[in-house]
Amino acid sequence: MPVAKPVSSDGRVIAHIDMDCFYVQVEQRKHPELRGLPTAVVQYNSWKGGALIAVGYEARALGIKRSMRGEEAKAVCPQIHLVQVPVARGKADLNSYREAGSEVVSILARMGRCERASIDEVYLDLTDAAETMLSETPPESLEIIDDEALKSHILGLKHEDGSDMKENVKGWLRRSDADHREKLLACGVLIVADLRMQVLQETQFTCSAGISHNKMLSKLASAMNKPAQQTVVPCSSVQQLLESLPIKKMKQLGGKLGSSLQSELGVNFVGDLLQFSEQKLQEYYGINTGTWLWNIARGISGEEVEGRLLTKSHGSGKTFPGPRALKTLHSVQHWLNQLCEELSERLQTDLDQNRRIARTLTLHARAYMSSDSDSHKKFPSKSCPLRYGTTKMQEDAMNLFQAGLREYLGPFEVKMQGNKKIGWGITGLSVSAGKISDIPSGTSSIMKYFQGHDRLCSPSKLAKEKFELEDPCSFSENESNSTLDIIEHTKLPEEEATVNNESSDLESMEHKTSTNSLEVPFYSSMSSLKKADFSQETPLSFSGRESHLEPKLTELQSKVSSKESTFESGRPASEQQVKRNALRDKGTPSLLRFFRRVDPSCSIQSQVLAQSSDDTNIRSSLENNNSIHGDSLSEDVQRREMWRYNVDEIDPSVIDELPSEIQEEVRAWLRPQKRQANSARRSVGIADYFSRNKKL
Ligand code: DCP
Repeated sequence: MPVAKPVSSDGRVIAHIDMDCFYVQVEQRKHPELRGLPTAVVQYNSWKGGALIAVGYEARALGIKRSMRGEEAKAVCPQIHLVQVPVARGKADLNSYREAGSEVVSILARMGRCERASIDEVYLDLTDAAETMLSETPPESLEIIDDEALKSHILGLKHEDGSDMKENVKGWLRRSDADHREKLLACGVLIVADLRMQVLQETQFTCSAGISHNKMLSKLASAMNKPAQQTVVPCSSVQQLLESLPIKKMKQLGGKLGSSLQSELGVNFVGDLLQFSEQKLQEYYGINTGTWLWNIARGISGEEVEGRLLTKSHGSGKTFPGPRALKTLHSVQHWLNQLCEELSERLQTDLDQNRRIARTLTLHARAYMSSDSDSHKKFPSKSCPLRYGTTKMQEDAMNLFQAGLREYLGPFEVKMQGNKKIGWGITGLSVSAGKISDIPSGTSSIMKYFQGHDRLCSPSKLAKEKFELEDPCSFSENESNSTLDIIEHTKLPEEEATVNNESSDLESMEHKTSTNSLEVPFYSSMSSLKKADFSQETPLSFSGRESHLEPKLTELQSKVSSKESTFESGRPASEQQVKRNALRDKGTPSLLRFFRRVDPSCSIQSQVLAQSSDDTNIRSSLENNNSIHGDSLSEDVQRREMWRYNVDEIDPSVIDELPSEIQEEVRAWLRPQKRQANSARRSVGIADYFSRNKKL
C-alpha cells in the first residue's frame, strides 16, 4: 500500500522530463532520412509484421497506434516506415536506447539532483538552481526571455481571445507580486526550457517536461502537452488539475487500491477524495495509506528526487506468445541462458564502470496450464542471492524457475495425451538483478577480485563513466498496493504489443510510472504478472546447497572452473575476457558462502536436469528439490539473507579458495591475537568485514 512520506516544503522546484517517442527518435537519429516521415519501431521477428512499440508523432497523426502490429499499420498508413529493434541473442537489444537515454541524463544532471526514472524519464530537483537564479537574475529583471520558455503551458493561466499567448506567459514569469514559491517556479520554467534546448542541440532529441512543486504533479504535467513542450502546475491550479483526473491514472492507484476506491467509496476522480476526511480514509485503508490518499487529493507529495543516475536494477526478459510458448525444461533453460548471459554482461559492466554490485537475482515468468480451472493462477516470482558469473546465474535462474514451476503446478497433474505433453507453457520469462549498491570504499582487493585482478577504476574515470553507462532501460510500473520493494526490469517491447493489445493509456502510464515502480520491460503489459506478483516474491537462498557442497569445495571448484571456461570459450569472447570471467567466476561462490551462515540442515539436491526433454520427470525432479521451497525454510532463508555469520563457524579451508590478497586479509583477521582483541564470540556483519580490511 502507498505510504505517506513526510511532506517537505512545497517551495521545491521539481521537473519531470519525458522523451518524445523515444525509440523512434533514436532510430531517426541513426537514419536521418527518416526525419519528418511517419515512422514506428517494431519488435523484430514477430507475427503480422511485428508489434509496434514506439510510434512517431507524424505517424500518430495518420492514425497509427502503439497497439497495432506492423501489417495493420501498413494497411492504415501505407507510407509508414517501420524500423526493427536491433536483435542480439535472439531477442531485442535495447543497448542503443539505453545509451541514448544516458546521453540525455548526463545533460539534465548539470542543473540539479537527477533521478533516472526509466529509460526515457528523469526527475530533477531544481530548487537550488532556481534559488540561485532568483537571487542573481530573477525573471522579472529579464528583458528577453527565451522563446522555448514562452511557449510553456501554465495551467490556470487564461488567454483572453486575441491575446498574445507568449506575452501572457512572459507576464506570468515576470510577476513581481508573486509569492516566493511561484517565483521559484518561474525560474524552474526558464531552467527547464534551457535544459531541453541543450538536450536538443547536443543529442538531437526532443523531450517534454512537467514543472511543479513535487514529483507527482510534474509527472502528470509532462504528459499533458507533447511533443517538445512543457507544462507548469502552479499551486493555484492543483485542484483544477486533480478534480477531473481519473483515479486510476494516478500513480499507485492503477491497481487494486484504485479499484477499491471506486467500488467502496465511489471515488472516480482524484478530486472526489476531497469529500473524505483524513480519519475516514485511514479507517478504510490504514493510517499511512489514508494519509497518503488525503495528501494526493490536495496535490501534496513529499517524495524526494533520489539523486540516482544509474538504474536500481538490471533485467532481461522475453515473451513467447501463442505457439511460441516454451513447453520443455530444455527450452526454458536455453532462454534462461540467453537472458542470464545478457544480464551477466550488464552486471559486469556496471561493476567495472560504476563499482556497483547486485545482490539479488529474481526470476519472473508468465505461464499457463492446460487446465481451465487453473488458468487464473500466476507463476510465482522467485529470488535468491545473486552469484556473479554467467554460468552460476544460469544455474540459479534455472533452479528458481523449477522452484516456481513446482509451486505453480501445485496439485495439478500434468496431463498426457499420447506422448504429447500439454501440462504447461511459458509465455514470458525474465531475470533481474536487484539490491544494487556501491562497493564500500576501501575494498580495493575485493574490487580486484571481482574484476579478475586486471584493473581498478580510477575515481575520475568512474565519475566520467557514470554518465555514460547504465541501465536505462527503464520502464516503470506501479506496485499499486505496495511500497515494498522496487525492482526494475529491462523492457521487452515485443510483449507490449503482443500481449497487451488492449493496452490503454493508463497502462502505458503505469509502465513508465517512475520511482516506486518497475522498470518493466517485458511485462509492463503482462496483466497477469502485474503488481501483486512483485510483492509476492519469495526469497530463496542457495546457502543450503552451498553448505551441502561444502565438503567438496576443491573438487567442485575445479569442476566449475573448467566447465565455465569451456562455456566461455565457446563464445566469441576475447581470450582476455574469457580469462577474466573464469577468474571472476572462480571465487564468487566461495566468497558468498564465506559470508553466509552455514546451515547443514538445508541442502538442495542436485539440480534437475535442465536438458531433460522428458517433462514427465519434472514433477518428481522438482519434488526431490527439497530445499528450494517449503515454509519451514522461510525463516531460515530470511536469517541468511541478513548476511551474518559467526567467526568460529568459518571453515579455514574455505579461505584457500579466496584470491590470494583476500586470503591474507582474512587470515590476518582470523589470527588468534586479533580475535582476542575482540570481545568473545560475536556475529560479524559484512560491513564489519570491510571496515576491518581497511584497518589491517
Ligand atoms: N516502449 C516499449 N514498449 C511499450 C512502451 C514503450 O518498448 N509498451 C519503449 C518504446 C518507447 C519507449 O519505451 O519509445 C518510451 O516509452 P513511452 O511510453 O515514453 O513512449 P514514447 O516515448 O514512445 O512516446 P511518448 O512521446 O508518448 O512518451
